[in-house]
Parts: sequence; structure tokens; C-alpha cells
Amino acid sequence: MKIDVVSIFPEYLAGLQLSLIGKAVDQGVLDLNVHDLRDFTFDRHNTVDDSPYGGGAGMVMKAEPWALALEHILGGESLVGATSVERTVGADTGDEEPAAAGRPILIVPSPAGPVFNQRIAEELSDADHLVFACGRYEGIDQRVIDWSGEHFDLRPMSIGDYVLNGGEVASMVMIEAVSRLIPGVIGNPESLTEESHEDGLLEYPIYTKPASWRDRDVPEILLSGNHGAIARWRRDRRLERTAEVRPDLLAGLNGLDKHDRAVLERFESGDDSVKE
Ligand code: 6GU
Repeated sequence: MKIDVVSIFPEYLAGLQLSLIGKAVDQGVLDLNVHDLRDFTFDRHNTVDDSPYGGGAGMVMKAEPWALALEHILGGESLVGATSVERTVGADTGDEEPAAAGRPILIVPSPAGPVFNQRIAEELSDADHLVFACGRYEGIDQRVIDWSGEHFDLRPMSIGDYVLNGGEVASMVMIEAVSRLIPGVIGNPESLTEESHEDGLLEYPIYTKPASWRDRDVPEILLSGNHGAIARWRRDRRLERTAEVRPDLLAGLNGLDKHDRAVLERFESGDDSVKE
């Protein structure tokens, strides 16, 4: 997967060189490029912002540097100047790698977007090319956002109901959530199947040695070697934890069986006798 990020603070994204994402970049599983928006300005002060038409507080990011940066990224795919059909299906670029089928996805981090979640992370992890446009100040001139929709699959995206100073941290959140789902990024793919949100439930509690720590014992059943009983116990804890912490997630669940529903009913009636 190719990932391009445009920002006036490219250093912010340096953290992506660490850990599993950094390793995936080193190994060529991820082709990650961070671009400085100011490289696409041509005045003495490398101006990227100006005051808002109509008045109001703060500054607005100017359209032209964004258009030039995004065209530069599209140009890397040799799609600039391609026919609209070639743009849609992927241009034949001769000695370069064939361009990805379809348009690149342009993610514009914004608290005004729909909220990013694991389902969207999974969807994006299938893409060939993601581009993140990290706005600062009050945001980006709407005209270049509208223009970009002619060249990209445009996806405004929030990471939650609070306000950040810019899109950089939000982009890092989404890049980490998406890229860890790409085959080869996480060493043990099995660790992806039993984690929180994977199937709409939160994760069960986990323990390691010693079996007794400061008078607190690991739940007996985990030492039993009875794999069926352990799996049932873990699912029960996931159901209870989800009902307690995120009852909003229960509404979207399908695939609950009779036992699951009994666990939830017992939890809702306040009877936690099944826990031990
Ligand atoms: Cl994606 N950007 C900004 N600036 N603030 C946010 C956000 C994104 N998501 C939540 N708050």
C-alpha cells in the first residue's frame, strides 16, 4: 500500500518510522511518503494561510499549495494528463508499476467528518493508495476540497468528538489502525482476530505469570487446561465488559446465541455470580 501525507509539520509524522509501521516501511510492505505543504509555495514567506472571506476568527489554508501538492502526488502515479477512463481504471504507465485500480482515497482529517472506526479501518486496508491531507488553522479552502473530489475518492474523517489543533495526530491514528491490518505488518496475524472491536465486542481480561500476585489470583479456569471452558469464559467476559463499558456497541451485534443472551440478561439484572 502507498500512503502519502501532506502537512506543514512533516516532523510530526516521524513517529511512524518506529515500531511495526517503521519496519513495514523498511521492508517495503508500506510505501510511506510525507510531504511538506510549504514545498508547494513560491512566495518569500512560504505562505499557506490567509484570513477568511466573510470575516471570523483564525486563518484558512490557501487552495493553491494544496492543489499543487495533491497534483504532485497524483503525478507520481502518472495519472495527470491521463484520460478520465484511464484515471478510473488505472493508467498504463510503461516502465513504472501499473497504477492502482480506481482513484486514490483522499482522507481529510476533520472534526466535521464521520467518525473513523474499525470497520472503516478494515475497508481502507484494502486500498492501494491512501492520501492524508493534514489541515491546520480553521481548515482548508472549500474549493480545493471540492476540486480534489474530481481526482480522489474523497473521505473527510474525524477520530472522535473532540477538537485537535490539526490533522497530523488524527492521520497517525488512522495510519496505524489501517496499516496493522495489512498482511505482513503484524508478525502474528492471529493476534488480530481476538482483539477489541474485531467482531463488535471488547476484549476479555488477560493475565500472565505469576499465578498469584500481591494476593490477587489469576481466575482459576485459565489454569484448568480446558480450552472449551476457557473460550466460553472469555466470551462471557467480553459480553459483560461490553455491556458495562460500551452498551452502545451491543445494539449493532448480530450472531448472539442463547447463552450469550443469557449472560447479558444476567449482567443487566445485576447478578454477577457467573464471574467466578
Ligand atoms: Cl480528524 N482533526 C481535528 N483537527 N480535530 C479532530 C479530528 C480530526 N477528529 C477529532 N477531532
